[in-house]
Amino acid sequence: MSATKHDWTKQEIIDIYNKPLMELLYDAATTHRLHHDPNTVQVSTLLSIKTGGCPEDCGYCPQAARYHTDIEGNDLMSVQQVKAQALRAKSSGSSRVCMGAAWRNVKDGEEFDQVLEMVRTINKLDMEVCCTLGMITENQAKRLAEAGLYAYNHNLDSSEEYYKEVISTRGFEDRLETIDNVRKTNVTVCSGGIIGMGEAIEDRAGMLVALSTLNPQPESVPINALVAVDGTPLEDQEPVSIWDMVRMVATTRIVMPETQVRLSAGRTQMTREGQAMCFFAGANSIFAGDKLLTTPNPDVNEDMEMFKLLGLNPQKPFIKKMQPETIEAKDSQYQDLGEKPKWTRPEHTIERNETAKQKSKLAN
Ligand code: SAM
Ligand code: DTB
Ligand code: SF4
Repeated sequence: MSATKHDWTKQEIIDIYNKPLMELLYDAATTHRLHHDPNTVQVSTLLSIKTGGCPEDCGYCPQAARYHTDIEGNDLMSVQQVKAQALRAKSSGSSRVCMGAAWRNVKDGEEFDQVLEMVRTINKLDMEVCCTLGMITENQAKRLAEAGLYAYNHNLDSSEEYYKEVISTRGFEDRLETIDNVRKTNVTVCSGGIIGMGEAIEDRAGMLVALSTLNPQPESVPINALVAVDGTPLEDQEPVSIWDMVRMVATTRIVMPETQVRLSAGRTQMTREGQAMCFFAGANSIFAGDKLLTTPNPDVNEDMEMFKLLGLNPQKPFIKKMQPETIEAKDSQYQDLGEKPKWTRPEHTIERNETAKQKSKLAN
């Protein structure tokens, strides 16, 4: 097996993305078969453990408090509630639970302690545990690792250039720093992005440069199609075409051969034929459950019917990497440092974010 290439240039990636489709599909499917079983797809269940009320201004996100969207917010769930949902996910064929919180960054204290307990609880159910909690420090990453976290999701979301057109409350470098903090532990990195936000192909390629030149590359890369939610700055974006999704998945597969490429948000807008093409192009993971974090997702039974139709099998947990050990809170070698990290706040003006915020003020 050839060594993974870590010096992809933007032009090389654009050239792959723009290949005649049949060639692109053939190349991606060939790469996929060299590194993965093409009939196995990972099933991960998303769980929004803390919903809405987020202080950030991410232009795509229905959970940003400053926009007027129709979501129901919730405080942090209890460990028991999370355990019950994880058991349900396990019985419906999921091997991983991904817990999402509408936070800018993790703050040391009771709520983080509760999340650590959720991680311990799910790892003891022999499922892979993933969290996406915003920016984290090295000490926080180490505490998550000690609790038994398998993966941390922190998306770059777009190219560094286009990121500035979407978010003004934090910088791209904060995302890279968080990923770097995760890399100081045994926790695997899950990082990807969104297409359909009005970005150019150059931005999609730019994001793939940023991800593929990480060494090691992320163990999983979610590719989300924007779910345009009413009230967000990106509410009027046209749905991304399936051809763009297939090209993005195929290009991701070619430049990151070993990663699990996850077909993420936006599957409700895709036909089974479209999704089959994405699996052929190298996608080998999905988010399952009738809800993503706040928006709809295909029903689990529908997904299992699709798997049957396509001859796909759900991936078993811990086949890529050993199950981490869980250290109990009382035996922890790390402490709550009460850190107050200075994550950046560029605060430049993004017109469409401002407009959505003004509209929200009028609506409230
Ligand atoms: N607050 C944390 C953060 O931003 O890192 C974790 C949760 S956040 C909702 C996780 C990811 O969801 C974002 O990075 C983005 O890629 C994705 N996401 C959010 N809203 C989306 C939308 N409307 N369509 C597609 N993906 C979306
Ligand atoms: C990821 O890349 N996509 C997921 C997960 N990581 C956390 C989230 C998708 C959210 C879609 C919008 C919503 O449901 O709120
Ligand atoms: Fe908050 Fe994350 Fe949504 Fe941004 S993407 S508004 S940080 S929940």
